[in-house]
Amino acid sequence: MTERNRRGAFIFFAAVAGVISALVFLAAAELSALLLARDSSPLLAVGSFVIDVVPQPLKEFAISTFGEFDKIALLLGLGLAVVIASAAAGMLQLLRPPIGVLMLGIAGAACVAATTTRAGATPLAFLPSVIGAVAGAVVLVLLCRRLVAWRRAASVPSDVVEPAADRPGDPVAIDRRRFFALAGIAGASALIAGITARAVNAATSSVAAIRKGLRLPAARTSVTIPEGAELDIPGISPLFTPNADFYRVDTALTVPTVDPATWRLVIDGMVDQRIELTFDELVAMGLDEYAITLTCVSNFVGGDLVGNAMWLGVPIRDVLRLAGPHADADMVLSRSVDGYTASTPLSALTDDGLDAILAVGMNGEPLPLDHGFPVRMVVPGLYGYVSATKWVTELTVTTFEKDEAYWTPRGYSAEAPIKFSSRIDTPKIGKTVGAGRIPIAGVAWAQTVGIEAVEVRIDDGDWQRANLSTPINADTWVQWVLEWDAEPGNHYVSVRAINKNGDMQVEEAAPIAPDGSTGWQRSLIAVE
Ligand SMILES: Nc1nc2c(c(=O)[nH]1)N[C@H]1C(S)=C(S)[C@@H](COP(=O)(O)O)O[C@H]1N2
Ligand SMILES: [Mo]
Repeated sequence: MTERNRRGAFIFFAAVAGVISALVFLAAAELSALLLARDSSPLLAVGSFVIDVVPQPLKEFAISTFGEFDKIALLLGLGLAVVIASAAAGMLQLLRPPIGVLMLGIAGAACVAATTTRAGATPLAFLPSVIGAVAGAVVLVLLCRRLVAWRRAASVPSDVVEPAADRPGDPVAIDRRRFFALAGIAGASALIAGITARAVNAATSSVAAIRKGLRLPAARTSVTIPEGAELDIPGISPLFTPNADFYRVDTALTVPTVDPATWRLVIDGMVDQRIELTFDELVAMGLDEYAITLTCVSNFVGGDLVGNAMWLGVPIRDVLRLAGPHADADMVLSRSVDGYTASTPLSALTDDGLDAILAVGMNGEPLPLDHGFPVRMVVPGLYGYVSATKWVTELTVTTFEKDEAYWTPRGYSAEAPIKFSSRIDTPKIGKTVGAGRIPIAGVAWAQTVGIEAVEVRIDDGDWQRANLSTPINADTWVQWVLEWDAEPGNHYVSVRAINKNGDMQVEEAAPIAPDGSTGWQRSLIAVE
């Protein structure tokens, strides 16, 4: 081996040592988080911090590129950054000690900052990061020490070295072995301990078991599903979106686990008296069924960030009435256990004609953990980000002037009514269909107002009225269908809706920010 090659090899092994130290850092932190401070995993805390600080366009790019996998993409990106930075730390520790150790210290400090500033951080939240940083630094120092010993032995020409009496064999081979033994043991045990700790942490969330055992009282009133409410067409969205298929959008890197036994709802701010409700007290107010279609502001025209569910809940107006909101208030800032906030106009929550609810059930079961267990808000007619706070724990009666919500400084409007829209479900875009009579079908929604008509156009033909399913109410979507004699070739199929006020769906295309997309969906369909 030439001197240059040898130098390069040692620097490479130093990079490996750095990455192994980072693994030890993370594993020690995960393990101590499991034992000492459950929710203080530094990797997840840093990930959540990144979610909160990344610029809006990047967040939109992530959602549009990775969809529901945006969080996995974030974790992979974060992992890559950790590998690069820790490899650099290892090389610097070898070439310019103690810079590598200093870098681990800085990483530890950043993790302490991220874990201790999370909403609901426990007093011991700093500890896993500190333990992790110390463990990582110790391993890095030891590995580099062995690497230096190996390099020193290797740089002495072998013909002048006499095998020492107390160290039989080739000294270079011995020092090399000592380095690889420590690297291998540290790396393997970090991987095993880290992955096990994270898995145990997730699997032993007792809240999942509590949810399974939870029996909600029966609804006092149920929603009548009219005859003809659901069309029987292959490929159309079902009238009610199964929970497993229901879109999920939130800023939570890991799903918050909230025990209903310790859950509290606080109503405070501009009220006559501060109120605190337990889960049992809330449920005892009486549960009723509500069919409401939820829509995300990030839903682009033709997108799937919209779903319909049968909710079980309590009107928010009844809960607010207990506290007595002041007349000069105009907003309710709802807060989640994870610190997320939404700003909802007070009037949307107190209006007798609007079914704004605190939901505890979804499609016949307790709310799924990732849809807000044990309690979330659902408000017909407002995008989710300004109304549908999951894992909700506080309602602060306030004003738009005084307070702002999570998304307001991040490029979204403080108030955001849903823009009514329509979507083609079948035939699927880009799918080739056989010529002949086929249904073009989909859904359309205009929460709080209702859909009057849906119109479909093939290529440059006339707009044709589609058949509608019988609406359940104005807050849920309707299904629509138009039979089409498809002829071979490529065809553009467009759809637009008219609401019960007689307004036409906005034709002009608008992006999702700051307050929701507009435009007519136009799909290219290939017919053979
Ligand atoms: N705690 C919390 N609640 C939240 C959010 C969030 O990020 N955190 N996102 C909101 C947004 S943007 C939408 S569209 C809906 C989505 O609800 P779902 O995930 O049950 O479909 O939840 C809302 N509630
Ligand atoms: Mo959303």
